[in-house]
Amino acid sequence: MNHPSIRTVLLSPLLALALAGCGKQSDGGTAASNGSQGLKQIMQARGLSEADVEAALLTYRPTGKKDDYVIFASGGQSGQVLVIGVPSMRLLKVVAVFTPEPWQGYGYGGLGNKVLEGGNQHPGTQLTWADVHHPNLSEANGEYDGRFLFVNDKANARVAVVDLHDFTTKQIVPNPLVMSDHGGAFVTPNTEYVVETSQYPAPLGREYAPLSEYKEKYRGLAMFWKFDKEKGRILPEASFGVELPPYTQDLADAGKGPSDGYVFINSFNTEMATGGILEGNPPIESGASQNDMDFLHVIHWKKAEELVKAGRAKTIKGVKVLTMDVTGPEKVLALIPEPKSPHGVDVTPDGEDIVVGGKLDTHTTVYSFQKIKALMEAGTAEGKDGYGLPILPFQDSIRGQTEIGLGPLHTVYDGKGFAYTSVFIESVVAKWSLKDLKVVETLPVHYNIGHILAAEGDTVSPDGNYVVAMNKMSIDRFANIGPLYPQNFQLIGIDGPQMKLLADMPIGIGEPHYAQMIKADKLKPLKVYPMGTNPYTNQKDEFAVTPGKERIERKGKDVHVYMTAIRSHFTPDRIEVEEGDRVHLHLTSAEQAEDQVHGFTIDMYNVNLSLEPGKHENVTFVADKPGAFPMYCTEFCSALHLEMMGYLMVKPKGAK
Ligand code: K7E
Ligand code: CUA
Repeated sequence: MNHPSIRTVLLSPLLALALAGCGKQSDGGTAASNGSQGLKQIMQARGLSEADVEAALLTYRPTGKKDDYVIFASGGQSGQVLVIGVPSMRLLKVVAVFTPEPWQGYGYGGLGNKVLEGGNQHPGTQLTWADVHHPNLSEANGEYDGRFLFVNDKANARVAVVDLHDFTTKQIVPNPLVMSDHGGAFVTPNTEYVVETSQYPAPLGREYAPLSEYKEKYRGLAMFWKFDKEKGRILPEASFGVELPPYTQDLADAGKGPSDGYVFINSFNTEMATGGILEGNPPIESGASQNDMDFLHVIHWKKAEELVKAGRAKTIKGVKVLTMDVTGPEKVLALIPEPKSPHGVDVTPDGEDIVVGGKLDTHTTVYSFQKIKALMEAGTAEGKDGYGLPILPFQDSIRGQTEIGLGPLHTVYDGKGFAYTSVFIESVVAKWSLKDLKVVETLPVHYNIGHILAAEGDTVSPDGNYVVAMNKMSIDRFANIGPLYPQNFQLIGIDGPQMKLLADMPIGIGEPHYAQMIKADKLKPLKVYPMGTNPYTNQKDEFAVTPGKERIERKGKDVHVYMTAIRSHFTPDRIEVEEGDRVHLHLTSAEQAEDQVHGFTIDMYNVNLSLEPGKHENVTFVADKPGAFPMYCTEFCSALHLEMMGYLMVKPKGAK
């Protein structure tokens, strides 16, 4: 589990030995000194320090050697998720989530289209991108179980479910109540719920109301999406929402251990500024930064769940919502002051503390769950906000504050008593002690760190060997590739007495926000599908084709093609239809060998599929363009790959 510490211990003498030339070794001395001479020369020629070489050795994976950890990182505007190996920081996969992805044949006529269509906020309007912020792994007893990944789309208020048994997106759930989300997709410790909280307030249910009615009509929302682990799906009908004031909620985290049953959400515009620069108002950025304190929102979700069951919710756009006239008096929702326009809220591994990153305040504030719980249960409040919600006294809710520096954002933990906070403006990682709330070390990063992640960091038992700084800027780190620069992930070793910067990884596909890192051996994905599997149901498809039973059936204008793919042909390889016919292609990969993938495309028809071994796909399209259309395999699957083709013949109307 802690190989890195073992490696560090072993490595330094090893390296010293190598660098010293090993002259005194009695046996094997010649080989060793030859090796060290070579190493010294390489170091000199490349201008590498001893620390560089150590970092290289700690992260290098020779061919065939696998990584210890896997990161699931937000792909930002790409709408996808990046899968990265640690410590090598090699990109392993880009999982198609909200955005059509050609290599995986996702969104080009096949079954993946249904998943994408299910995620449309307005029927008929195809959303083709997302602003992915926070991937979160499913948990059992507060530990990652390696089964599912949940991802939110800030721009279109959606949550997606990725099944890690084949790394495929199975479901996208549009939130019908809000316009944008941010605090999500966090899970409760047994993945009972996937939590999605709104960002920019708007009338719930997305009705129109003028900005002059912001206080009265605009709202925030915490959505509790019920997750069924056996089905692997969110159950919208068993889910519920909790109405929030229009305070621009930001990040959220679920309690664990003693605080299991609670969710914590912070906010940054309790001023309720709505801009209006041309109308003579201050811009939102300054309007929203007037108050010294905003509000940490505390939701007792287990109690909320009971109130929903007891029929206390109101139905808005088909969703059960607990409104503030219920949640305030029932002690389900309380507010606590928090300084000042904070950003991250992160529950400690033991579930006792909640750390809020000050952003415009130089501290992290450490709230004590036991204090909050006692105040909530006793109904102790220093007052009420404009919506009748109790405001708990700040000083009585906290354990203390840590002076961090300029722009503290997010905090992760090592499970050994230390917290690591990303400090945006100072561009450092600050390591501090949870016990005495003092910074013990800072490490500069390059540059302007946003999120930070740790190995098994959101669990009840972080591994304490790696953190990754997710930097917003790379400035001078990589080759100049034009004015849109890559982001920069920096791997940091935290198993020694001091933090060590080990590796940089440019990210050139979007702006990642958050990521999680899981032990690689917890992931147990399939190597091949059982033959005829529809990946979106995980069942044998009703149209699955058995080799030898390939055929073409015509029913009026509908032409059903039952096809198989195996090295190196499609059967049938000729499809003859009339212009205007509807073609239903049922295509099964008859392969069962590992990593034997075929692709399938029909030129000019925008049909493009990926056929992993055993996978089944259904495509329906109207043959509305006459011509002789090659259809071919797009993966170099064998020496006869180029020959793996056929024709779709579309006879023009009226032709003989
Ligand atoms: Cu970019 Cu978590 Cu959306 Cu901070 S958020 S950086
Ligand atoms: Cu099958 Cu190329």
